[in-house]
Amino acid sequence: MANALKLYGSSNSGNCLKTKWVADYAGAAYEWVEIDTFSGATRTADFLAINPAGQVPAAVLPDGRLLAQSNAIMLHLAEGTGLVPGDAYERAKMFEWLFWEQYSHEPAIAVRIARKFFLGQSEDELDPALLPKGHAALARMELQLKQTPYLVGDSLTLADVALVAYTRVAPRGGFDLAGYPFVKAWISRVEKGLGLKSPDGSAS
Ligand SMILES: N[C@@H](CCC(=O)N[C@@H](CS)C(=O)NCC(=O)O)C(=O)O
Repeated sequence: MANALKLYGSSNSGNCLKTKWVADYAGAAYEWVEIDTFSGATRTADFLAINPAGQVPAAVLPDGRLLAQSNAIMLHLAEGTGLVPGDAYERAKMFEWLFWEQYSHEPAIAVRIARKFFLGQSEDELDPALLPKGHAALARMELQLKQTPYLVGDSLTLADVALVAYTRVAPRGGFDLAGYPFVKAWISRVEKGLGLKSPDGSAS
């Protein structure tokens, strides 16, 4: 595909899938370039020439400019989709969740998923702080979702896209979602809104 948007990502990574889901939602034309993060493919000279940070997701825009960081890529792709609230307060609330996701949710839940599910590590090999940190994040979401159907009020926003990515597969990291009924109902709602199938073992 000449001069198409290129999305470099791993189908095993929620951070990468976020960008794919928003591109699909927006109806964007793009080429998905699969990168195996567990084999060192993000650290090759060729990949570092694309993204010097050595991480996926990475987007190369049709004019050649690079954009990294899942939430920044989502924001770019979501222009005009309605996934970013027009109201200034609601937009800031969406950002509140996006920043929180990267600091308080992903570092616990995604890390346990990667270590347990993909690398097969045992509980003994994992940082014991990750389990309570992940549960605290799920409890924080449950509290909000008892009050509103989406994380920011009544509409699907990028906050939901970012947070559903690892929450829907949290059981792979040893997080039982049974204690979070509002989170479970929200996962179904967001999957429906994005047109996603339930995870089948290939995505995290
Ligand atoms: N904060 C970044 C995190 C990106 C990240 O951790 N990417 C992982 C995959 S989920 C990666 O590229 N790992 C391979 C590596 O660090 O070499 C984002 O949201 O995009």
